[in-house]
Amino acid sequence: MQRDDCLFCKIIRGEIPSSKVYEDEYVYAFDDVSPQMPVHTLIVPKNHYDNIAAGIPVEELGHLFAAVEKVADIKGVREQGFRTLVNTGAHAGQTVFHLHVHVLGGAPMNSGDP
Ligand code: DGP
Repeated sequence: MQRDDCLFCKIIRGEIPSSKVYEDEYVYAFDDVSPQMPVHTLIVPKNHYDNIAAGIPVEELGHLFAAVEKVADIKGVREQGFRTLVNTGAHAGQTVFHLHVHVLGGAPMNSGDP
């Protein structure tokens, strides 16, 4: 259930290079191309959903969020804390319409930070 014309589907398929952080049967995680924090990784479901309001089954949603802890561990931010962010639609400034969870950390954050 991927899309030919989707940027993140192409990254999952390896058609566009990415810096892989973690992968399992359900998700792929890679570093953001323009990091807003020292750690900025994106976790995406391997199946295509435009965003979190596009009917992802709860089981896949569970796998997506279960990967957050793994990524935080791999990136070394689990103990110090990190931020997870999911932009949905135009008002939130979503720019890539394949559901993704941002994992941000590596330095203290204020409420105005990403
Ligand atoms: P959002 O605003 O939540 O839709 O964030 C999309 C993120 O995707 C943004 O932080 C930049 C990142 N991004 C866009 N294009 C690419 C790309 O080709 N490779 C990687 N690694 N990240 C990308």
